[in-house]
Amino acid sequence: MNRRFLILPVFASAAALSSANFVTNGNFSDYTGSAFTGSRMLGSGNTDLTGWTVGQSGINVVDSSVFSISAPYAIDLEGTTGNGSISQTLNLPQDWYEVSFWARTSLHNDPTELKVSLGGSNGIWTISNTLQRYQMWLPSSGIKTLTFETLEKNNANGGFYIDNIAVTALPEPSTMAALGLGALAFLKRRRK
Ligand SMILES: [Ca+2]
Repeated sequence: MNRRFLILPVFASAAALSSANFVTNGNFSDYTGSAFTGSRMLGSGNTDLTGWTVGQSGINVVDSSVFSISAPYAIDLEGTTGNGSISQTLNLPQDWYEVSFWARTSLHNDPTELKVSLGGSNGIWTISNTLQRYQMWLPSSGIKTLTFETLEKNNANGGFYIDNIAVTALPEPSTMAALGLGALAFLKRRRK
């Protein structure tokens, strides 16, 4: 449980201060592949979800009959053939960002690990079967790759659904200090 770090009440306040999403097609609504009902596998290298490139063993795109926070589509990051990943390149003009997304496991009683990377920074969550919004803060700037990947092993039918991925800029540290949040110092300690 302690690996689901950096989930702090201050995030709601920080998110309200800056809402521009640097992620292209973070809600997976722009899907250019073949029509389907339920779910469809997208193999490694697939780009049917505009902005995203599929990696590892592939993912499944799913429709609202299976899961979505924002209709009509979401993804199962550990689809038909096991561990999968999605990534895209972001151009980030400043230093600190909030990465957020909605997720839950696709089968009950099967917690699954998710690794999120932004450039050289990353965090790992254990995704539960309770649908919730996950958030973390990561330092980054410049041209960086955002990657979501499952760490689950030997569990092709496990996995989890994800939707509404967002990367938003955080206020500058001086602004954060003025607001009395102090969370950046907390983050730096935890990353050692
Ligand atoms: Ca969606």
